Amino acid sequence: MSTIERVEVLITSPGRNFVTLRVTTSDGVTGLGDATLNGRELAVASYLENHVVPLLIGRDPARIEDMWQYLFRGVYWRRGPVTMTAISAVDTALWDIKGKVAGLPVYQLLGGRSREGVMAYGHASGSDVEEMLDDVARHLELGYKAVRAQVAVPGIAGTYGVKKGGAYEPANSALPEEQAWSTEAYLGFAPGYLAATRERFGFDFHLLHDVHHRLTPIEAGRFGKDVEESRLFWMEDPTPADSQDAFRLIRKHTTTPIAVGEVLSSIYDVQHLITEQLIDYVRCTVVHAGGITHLRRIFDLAALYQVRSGSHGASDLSPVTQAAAVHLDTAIPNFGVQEYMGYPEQVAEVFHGGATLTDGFLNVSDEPGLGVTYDDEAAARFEYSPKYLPVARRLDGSIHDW
Ligand code: KDG
Ligand code: MG
Repeated sequence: MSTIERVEVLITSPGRNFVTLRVTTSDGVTGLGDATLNGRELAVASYLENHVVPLLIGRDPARIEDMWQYLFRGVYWRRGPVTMTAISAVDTALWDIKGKVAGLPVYQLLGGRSREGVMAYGHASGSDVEEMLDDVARHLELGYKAVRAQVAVPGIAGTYGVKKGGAYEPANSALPEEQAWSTEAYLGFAPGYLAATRERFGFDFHLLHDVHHRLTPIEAGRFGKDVEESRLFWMEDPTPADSQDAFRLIRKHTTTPIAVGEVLSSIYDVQHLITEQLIDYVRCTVVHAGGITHLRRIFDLAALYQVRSGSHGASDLSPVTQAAAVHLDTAIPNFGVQEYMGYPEQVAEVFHGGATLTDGFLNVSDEPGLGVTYDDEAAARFEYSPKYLPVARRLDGSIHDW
């Protein structure tokens, strides 16, 4: 029997920080798993190094489900982003190994192809409406069928979702930057630019918007109602999902579809959102929600309630997660859309292969496993340096939801 012989926690920073787990079997097969938790990278690295790696050595890499149960149920302390990210890394690496051993791409192991390509949404943003509209035009020219639109709220310096220069990167400083927030200003401004986007480009593409947990349920109800004529594909994270019940109130007021899940890490965190049909898209990801094994379980539950997938795919999720997500998206029946932000240029020096975008659709190759390799020499050139997400403060100085 092949066993797990070596497990390495690899940290690199090609334009941004990534933690990767590499598992090597006694037969010399390697598998990769992403273990990046933005702004808390070293907590997951230490959890893996100190509390997971020693348990893996000598185990059977083929027993993916048993390993998942061992690391989740067997550990007593359950759930939470650090634990679930660590479990994800192991799970993803074992799927990669299983594919390589079988000589099949992971999507084949998951049941095979359900679609020819995975619709991606890109990020258009601007410091004002004109700049955002130009960015939407650029995305449509590139072939995107779905575009997310965010504009800096006038007078609110650090509005979420607006890129400065190249790619959008919210984890941008050695200590958390403090950014101002005004719900009143946002509610008065955002519906207008979404309407302007439809006025300029029509309805022949999907328009998305991320509220980033900034509203109360009743404010979210009002926002959803105000943007109904813009027919959004979704409004994302309208309110924090700490209370799943809160979404009942939003649902009473608007037919704008709702997407939730990027900060949630287990099926229990989305159970009522799904079974009460309080959301339309579940946005949990491979890296933060327990790997391919657990995310598949979440998506299968969602399928029973006509809730579709919309996996988080920001640039703080490594190309290993993106590839794993696209394998899963390719196979599941209830795929909705896949976020695709792209990466800083240097990322391709460290991670080779992975998902590719053509005419707005993502695809993975038929290489066995996930189809991503890690270049140690390149990785060594990019040293880790701590980077934090910002903190939001209301105009009176009090902390707001980020
Ligand atoms: O690490 C935080 C980012 O991944 C997040 O801010 C991006 O909201 C986000 C999104 O929808 O991609
Ligand atoms: Mg988001």
